Amino acid sequence: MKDNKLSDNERLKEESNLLRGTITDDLKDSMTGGFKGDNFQLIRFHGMYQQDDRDIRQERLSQKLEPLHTVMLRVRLPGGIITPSQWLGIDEFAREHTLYGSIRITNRQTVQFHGVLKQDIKPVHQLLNRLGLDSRATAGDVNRNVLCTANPVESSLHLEAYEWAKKISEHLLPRTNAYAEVWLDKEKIVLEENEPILGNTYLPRKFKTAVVIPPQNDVDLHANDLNFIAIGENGILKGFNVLVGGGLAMTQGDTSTYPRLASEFGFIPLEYTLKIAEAVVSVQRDWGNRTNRRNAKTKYTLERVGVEVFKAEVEARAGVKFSDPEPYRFTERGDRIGWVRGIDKDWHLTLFIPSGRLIDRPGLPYKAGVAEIAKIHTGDFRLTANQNLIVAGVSDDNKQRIESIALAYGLINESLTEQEKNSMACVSFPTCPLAMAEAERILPDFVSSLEKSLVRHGIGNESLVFRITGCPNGCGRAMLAEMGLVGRAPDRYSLYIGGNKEGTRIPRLYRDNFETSDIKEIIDHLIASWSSQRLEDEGFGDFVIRTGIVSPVIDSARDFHLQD
Ligand code: SRM
Ligand code: SF4
Repeated sequence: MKDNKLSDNERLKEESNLLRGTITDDLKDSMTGGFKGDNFQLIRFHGMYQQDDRDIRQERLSQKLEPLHTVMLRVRLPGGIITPSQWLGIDEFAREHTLYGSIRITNRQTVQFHGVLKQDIKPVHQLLNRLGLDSRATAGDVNRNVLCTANPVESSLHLEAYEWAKKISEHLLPRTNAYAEVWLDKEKIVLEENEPILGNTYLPRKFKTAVVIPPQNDVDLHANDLNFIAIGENGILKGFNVLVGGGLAMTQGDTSTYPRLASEFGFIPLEYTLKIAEAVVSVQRDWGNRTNRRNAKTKYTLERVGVEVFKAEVEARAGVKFSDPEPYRFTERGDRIGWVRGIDKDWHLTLFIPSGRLIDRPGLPYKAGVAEIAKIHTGDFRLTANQNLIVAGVSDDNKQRIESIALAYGLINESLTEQEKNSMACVSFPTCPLAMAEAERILPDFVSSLEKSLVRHGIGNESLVFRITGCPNGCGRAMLAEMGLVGRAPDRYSLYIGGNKEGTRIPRLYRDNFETSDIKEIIDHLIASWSSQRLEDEGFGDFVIRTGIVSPVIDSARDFHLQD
């Protein structure tokens, strides 16, 4: 008989008093730097994860010391937009009050502080509040930070699309007053509270939403549960194509888990956007698996009930029928590094930030540089889903000054290569508790080795979408790369190949669990074949599929785990 017992996370949500738990008591307990019992999980709904530095874990253990507990805190920034004065506030906090002194731009267009000690947690929430920011719903079983294509102030659709990303984020936020009470010392509301959209036990699992403006797929829509593809007419947004059920994670050794592309539901006029968002969330809330968290995401619900059944229920709840999808095409995912002039005649400077890590290293004071720009910038900043930063809305008058600062602080780097621009890694060691192998810290080494292979085989002018993720959870989105590495153990990776440049195909396992040095050799052979046998302008991912080096993943539920 199947075990229908609810997962323990369901119990803790149920008993949490709408996310309050006993976090306030835990904060007063100075005997430990960590959070106890259910609070360890509950703080996630408030945008924080308990961590410790894995580089020094053993050393502390051998000294019989508790791990150095800190939290990582993730800010809510729909569409990744932040003002210069907000930036200066978070910059100062990172410098003065975190163990690492860094700000990490994430691939979901927001920032993380790593290494916040217990006594600084409440102050950071109060600071965010003063800045007009918060960290609500950036983690936990809720709708996370809503993405929006960052690049084009070149497109008239961008402003409207961004406004929708913000509205969707607000509409799907938890309604509980817990955040204000626990962190901002607001009075407890005595009125009957409930969660009309998310439900009082919240969603079965994390939920991700993106708004994307073709031809850019910079947000990597297929990583998301719910996607709105902006469809314009004469430069005005008229509605969205809706895609549901994307996601990239898998669990090692469990073939019931797999990355999956989102399914096309169809087009809806603009006025139904929030109704559709709410309906998709509520169907997943009611139908998602609450007994097994590994199979709890929307992608598995769709596979279990069938795409058409899920879609019909969304239509019934939203009171609107999807029409046929409107035509659209994606051509790129990367950020256009450097200056572009927008249709508004303002200038926009996209800065390449290696793995989104803003920190001041000797000779590379990136974090200080962005703060210097913030002091004179009159537009805003936009964080991209490729972990970069756009200085947006620069007037002719300010352009030269901003460029001078960016050059002085190494933020404009003339020797930046196409391969560096097309590569990404997740955080991984030392802060991520789930990391199996290095990612962010080893990316430069892998990229340099890949570049040497490209040059060795006579195609030094080429590049491919290359990504590393430190474990099968897939945060580095290797499962949408032309070539992706998934960490298996220290110094060991699995190699996946065959995604495409646009991010609409999942790569297939090519070599499982090899040492770094072997992986580099295997990559070199693949690059040699690509160089000698490719068709004109054929990308690496398309090449390995056409020549049968791997077969394409067509329906991941059925064929992702099949061996070639
Ligand atoms: Fe992620 C968990 C970092 C994007 C799938 N992710 C984690 C945690 C919080 C580890 C943990 O649970 O304790 C990592 C914290 C590391 C650290 O020290 O900072 C972490 N994920 C990240 C970030 C920072 C990676 C980055 O380098 O940018 C990204 C933060 C995004 C944000 O601002 O919200 C991040 N994570 C992703 C993505 C990519 C995306 O969403 O576009 C994915 C794959 C897409 C998807 O969800 O399918 C992703 N993260 C996961 C999973 C697997 C979820 C699942 O379906 O099973 C976990 C583990 C979990 O949830 O149990 C996870
Ligand atoms: Fe951590 Fe794994 Fe996510 Fe990388 S992929 S940040 S190692 S959970």
